[in-house]
Parts: sequence; structure tokens; C-alpha cells
Amino acid sequence: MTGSHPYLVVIATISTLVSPLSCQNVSSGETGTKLNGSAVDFDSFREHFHRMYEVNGEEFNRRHLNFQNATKRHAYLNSLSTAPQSAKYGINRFSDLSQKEFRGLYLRASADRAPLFSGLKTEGLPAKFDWRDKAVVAPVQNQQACGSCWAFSVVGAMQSVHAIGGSPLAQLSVQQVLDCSFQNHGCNGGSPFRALTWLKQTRVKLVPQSEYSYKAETGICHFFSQSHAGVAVKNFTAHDFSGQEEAMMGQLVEHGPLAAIVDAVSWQDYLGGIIQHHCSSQWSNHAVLVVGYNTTGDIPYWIVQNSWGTTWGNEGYVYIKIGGNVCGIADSVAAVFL
Ligand SMILES: *[C@@H]1O[C@H](CO)[C@@H](O)[C@H](O)[C@H]1NC(C)=O
Ligand SMILES: *[C@@H]1O[C@H](CO)[C@@H](O)[C@H](O)[C@H]1NC(C)=O
Ligand SMILES: *[C@@H]1O[C@H](CO)[C@@H](O)[C@H](O)[C@H]1NC(C)=O
Ligand SMILES: *[C@@H]1O[C@H](CO)[C@@H](O)[C@H](O)[C@H]1NC(C)=O
Ligand SMILES: CC(=O)N[C@H]1CO[C@H](CO)[C@@H](O)[C@@H]1O
Repeated sequence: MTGSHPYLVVIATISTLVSPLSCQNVSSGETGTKLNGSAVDFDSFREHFHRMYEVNGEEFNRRHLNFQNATKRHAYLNSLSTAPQSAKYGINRFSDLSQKEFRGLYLRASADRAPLFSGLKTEGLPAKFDWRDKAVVAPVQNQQACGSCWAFSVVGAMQSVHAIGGSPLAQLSVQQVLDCSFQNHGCNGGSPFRALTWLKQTRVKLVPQSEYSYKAETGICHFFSQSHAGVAVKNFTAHDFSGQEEAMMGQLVEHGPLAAIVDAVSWQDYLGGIIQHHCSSQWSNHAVLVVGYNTTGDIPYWIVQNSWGTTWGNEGYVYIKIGGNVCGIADSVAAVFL
């Protein structure tokens, strides 16, 4: 499933191209109901997402062009969505960003190579499994205009594994990882594996989110004494499960939610449903948390928590077809041990 298409051009240089003003408003469209894509004009879009740019000003014209390009992309992306449960693409709060801007703001995970998984598949797996049913998955968060997905995926895995171990589900500080994981680049991006390596080597304890709250910008690392309560990583595994997604299902059930990196270029336009097409496995650029799967229907799928707020996708989640390494979901997958 490597079908890329003319609109999904890879843009190698990642730079922040958007003015801080529009960044703010890119991340502020969290209220109200979601536009569902069909026949939305630019005026309705601006009203819905509170875009204040001056009519016919330079920014207005540029955003209008991006918007028109987005609607063209949607027609293309939807052309293969034939089954009712297939992914739908359309207008959302990202629709006035160019693809390059979107990448620069949201897709800031660097690719990690992991060794091919060589273990066995687990026998007797349930046909569907969802860690949310066990109340060990924290609510969907919003990274806002900060390239911090790599930290959200790692912290998401840690807080779930902590809760699976019997502790009350608590949100841990993403900001602490952003500020303190010095081999990464804060809001300018990072790698989940480097963050996990840092956590394992330093045994830094992540404090609750309430004590070190998320700012959506890189700050100065706060240190806590060793006696301060927090959660540390003992170990982690990282594997490539491409061609072995059933074994990956076993890891999920045995160890808890998994941190994974994906190619999320087409997610700019995603509204919901199961992604089967238009999602390559070649250029990973985003990090997420795999929390479950469902193989009972015609199209088996992964249940994946994203960090773009609850108005994106299926209440903040994305479904990805199992098999074929769609979006590179199986390319490098980490399980954490606390
Ligand atoms: C999208 O919105 C239109 C008009 O509001 C509505 O008729 C249609 O059923 C909606 N489609 C979906 C998939 O929700
Ligand atoms: C919009 O699409 C056209 C043609 O597909 C392309 O040439 C142009 O660069 C795109 N504009 C932006 C702002 O992405
Ligand atoms: C960490 O995990 C790796 C891979 O499973 C294993 O080889 C290693 O012994 C573990 N280390 C510790 C300290 O548990
Ligand atoms: C699993 O998938 C089936 C088929 O698509 C669907 O009917 C069912 O609601 C799903 N189960 C859960 C728990 O989401
Ligand atoms: C700079 C700018 O346009 N800011 C606007 C962003 O959107 C909010 C509403 O969500 C407006 O109040 C701001 O004026």
C-alpha cells in the first residue's frame, strides 16, 4: 500500500512558514461542530474556524488558494473510498494550510529504524481489543502549533502502562519530555526512540501533567529531586512489524498501547473512517499511540490515538487498515516497561 499521488509531494525541507498569528488560529478551531467536507465554501470555512484574515489581503488570497487546493485533494482522496467504513476526507481546520505548512507544523517526528521483529505471534488473540475499554487510556490531547507528537506518543504509552500496572490513570508531563529530552528538539521535532532512550538511561521520573503543564512551546527543563513522585521507564523494545501485523497485535495485548511512527501527510484531510489508501509507508514524520484493533468487520483496523484534539478524525482517533503496513503503522513500534 504505497500509493502516493500527485498532491502528496514530499517536501524535504521543513521550516516554519506560518506567521505566529495564523499559527494561533490554526490551533484554535476546537469549538463547535465539525464541518463534514461536502460543499463548504471559503466564507463558511472562515466563519466556522474564526479566521480573521483581512478580506482580499495577501494572507486571505494565499489561504484561499490553499483551501481550493485542499478541496481538489479531497475529491481525489475520496475517489477510492467506496465502502461505507472507508476513510472520508474533507474540510477541517487544516484546510487553509498548504501541505508544506502542515508538515512544518504538525509532522515533526524523525524516522527511527528498528530491527525486524523476530518473536512469535501470540496464539488465541481476541478478534477485537481496545485498551480504552479497560480505562487505561488518557483522553486525547492537542499538541497545538508545536511539533511535539514524539513526546505525546511516548508519554501516552507510559501513562497507559502505568495504569495497566494497577496505578490510577494519571496524565504525565509531556512538557517535561519536551523541555528536558536534550537530544530532541522540543517543538521543532524529535524521535520517540531517542526520548525513550533518554528516559531509560537517565531514569528521569515524569511528574504529573498538573505539576508541569503543557505550554505548546519549548521551555527550560525543570529538575525535580529523586524523591519527587513520578514515573520512570525501566526498558523499552522497538521493532519493525511490517509483514507481521498479527505479531504486533500480540504485543499490544501483552504489553499495552504502543508508540508508533507513521506517514501522516494525508491526515491533513482526514475526517474519519478506515484508512486503506493514499497513505505511504516510506516517509515517517509523525508519532502516535496504537491503543487497540478490531478485526470483526470486512476491513480489520488499528485504533490509533492522535494528539490533534478531539475535533479531528473519529473524536481524535484514526483507524488504519491492518495488513499492508498502511501509513507505515508497523514500521517502528515501541513498547515500554516501567
Ligand atoms: C454532511 O453534511 C451534509 C449537509 O449538512 C449532510 O447532508 C450529510 O449527511 C453530511 N455527511 C456526513 C457523512 O455526515
Ligand atoms: C495548489 O495546487 C497547484 C496545482 O496543483 C500547485 O501548482 C500549487 O503550488 C498549489 N498551491 C499551494 C499553495 O499549495
Ligand atoms: C531491555 O529489553 C531488551 C530487549 O527486550 C533486553 O534485551 C534487555 O535485557 C532489557 N534490559 C533490562 C535492563 O531489562
Ligand atoms: C468493530 O468493527 C465492527 C465492524 O466494522 C463494528 O460493527 C463494531 O462496532 C466494531 N466494534 C467496536 C467495539 O468498535
Ligand atoms: C490573530 C487572530 O486572527 N486571532 C483570532 C483567532 O481566533 C480567535 C477565535 O478563536 C479570535 O478571537 C482571534 O482574534
